[in-house]
Amino acid sequence: MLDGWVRWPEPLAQRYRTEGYWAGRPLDRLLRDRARQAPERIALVDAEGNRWTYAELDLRADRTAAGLRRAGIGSGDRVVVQLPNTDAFVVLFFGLLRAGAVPVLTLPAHRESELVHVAETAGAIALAIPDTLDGFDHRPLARAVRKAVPSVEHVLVAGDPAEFTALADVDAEPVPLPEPDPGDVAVLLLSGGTTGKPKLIPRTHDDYTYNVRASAQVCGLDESTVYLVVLPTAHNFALACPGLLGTLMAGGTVVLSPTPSPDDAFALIEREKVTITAVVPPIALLWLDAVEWEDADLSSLALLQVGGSKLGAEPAARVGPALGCRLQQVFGMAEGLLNYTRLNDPAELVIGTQGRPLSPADEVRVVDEDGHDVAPGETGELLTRGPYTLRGYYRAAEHNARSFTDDGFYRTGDLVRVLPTGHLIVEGRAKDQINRGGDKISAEELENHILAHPAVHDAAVVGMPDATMGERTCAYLVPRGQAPTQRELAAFLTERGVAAYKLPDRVEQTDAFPRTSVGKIDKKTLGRRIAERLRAEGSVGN
Ligand code: OOB
Repeated sequence: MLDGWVRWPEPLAQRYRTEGYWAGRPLDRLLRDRARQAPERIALVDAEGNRWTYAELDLRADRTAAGLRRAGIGSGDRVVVQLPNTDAFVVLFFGLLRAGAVPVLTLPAHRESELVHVAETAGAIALAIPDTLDGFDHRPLARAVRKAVPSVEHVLVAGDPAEFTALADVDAEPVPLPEPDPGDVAVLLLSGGTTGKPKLIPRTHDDYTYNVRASAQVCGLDESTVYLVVLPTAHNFALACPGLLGTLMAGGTVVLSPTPSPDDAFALIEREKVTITAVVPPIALLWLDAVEWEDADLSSLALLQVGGSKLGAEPAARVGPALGCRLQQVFGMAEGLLNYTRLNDPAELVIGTQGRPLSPADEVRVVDEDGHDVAPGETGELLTRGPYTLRGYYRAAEHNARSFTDDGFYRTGDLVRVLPTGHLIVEGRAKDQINRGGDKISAEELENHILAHPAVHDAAVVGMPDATMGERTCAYLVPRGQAPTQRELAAFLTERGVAAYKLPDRVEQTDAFPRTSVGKIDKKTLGRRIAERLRAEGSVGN
């Protein structure tokens, strides 16, 4: 059991239980139930074509849980999981849940800066990594994390463990284990972040199970579903919206793609007769182009979910004709609230909106800068609370005071307007974050890293428009002497252990920043300035 997180107030929790949103069951049950009902069905397929039935997956999870317990990893222990889209992720995820431990999910792209912070904040006792991935050796990274975060006792490695423990050896005869309280935290997800450091999002067994169940229902998943995991499994979208967990809950088959490239993904769609997958807009654009030259048979694909950043209406309209499937827009967040266009929505809503809230119990408000509700249809900041939206980040009291209203609404930082149908259109952002094709970059976090550079006096990070990614990252610098170039700055940040997707795409120099009337850096002006410059250079395609 975990402390340091904010529970729902009891009357509300009571309501979610009596109204059936919270079923009072541990998250791992979704696998156990299916393994009992249909043990011989195929649950999981990897890129190489290895297959695991529900019974096999269930047994591996039990053996891993027993192995974890034997290693001293158990109830309430946090384990940072950084694994690619492989069976090792799925087995360890369920093994941890069954051992009573809490997976803390990080992206394979994260590096020392992110992992140290996450492990420290979580008070993690273990870290799970691949040996190498895409030419990067994760074992030296694990050594650095262990050195910086002494609570990390164990390093579990998928593949060659060097001096650490091989995940394959985390294995023992299954033992009966106590069931977690469904009201407790099942998993900690990483937030996109708007402050200096990423935050951890507690998701309970009850709330996440509901998230998965309701999402599977909205997407019409059943035993015939074949879901392709294209985005990292650690991402809420691919994991639970309805993702790999929703597919297992429905008794379908999960197929793991190592990358989102059309080469890998299209071949798997054809080979496994994939029916549904989820991507971010830049991947959707890439796929729309790739169908022109790839001759794979995609006819099994019935639904393409697109979310993570805004999909333009033009590519949205091309999805159906080009890929021969339905489109579903998903506007979601690891913090909770999910909006989906529905399978029976008319085309204009599917193409022109980001969907409507998943749950009848989702409460949504749209407010102005003073926190007052705007008139219906006007644009304002989206606030939300509900049966699967967090009430506070883990161990972040100070940040929580700003991120939530007194009555528990989460301030999403997204600017939206609501149509009479209840569908939302995302109009922009009130948070200091760059959404680089679905990858979220906290401006403040990146600025803090840049400010450590000896030749930087001051720094301001803003988004700049980009035809493929939606936005890319521009760092405005007030130099001290000779400013670093984009490449020099990227090398410096990489050396500091910053993930590659956060590296600024462009560096601009200035003598001084424009300021708002209260003396803050005027990022709106900087954003306009770089957008104008790109237009003048003719380098923005839209
Ligand atoms: C998903 O989750 P996160 O936690 O990486 O990012 C959440 C933020 C939202 O607050 C919003 O700013 C942006 O990403 N966003 C979108 C969007 N979907 C997410 N902005 C515009 N249009 C969309 N369709 O990104 C996420 C989690 C679950 C499902 C889907 C996406």
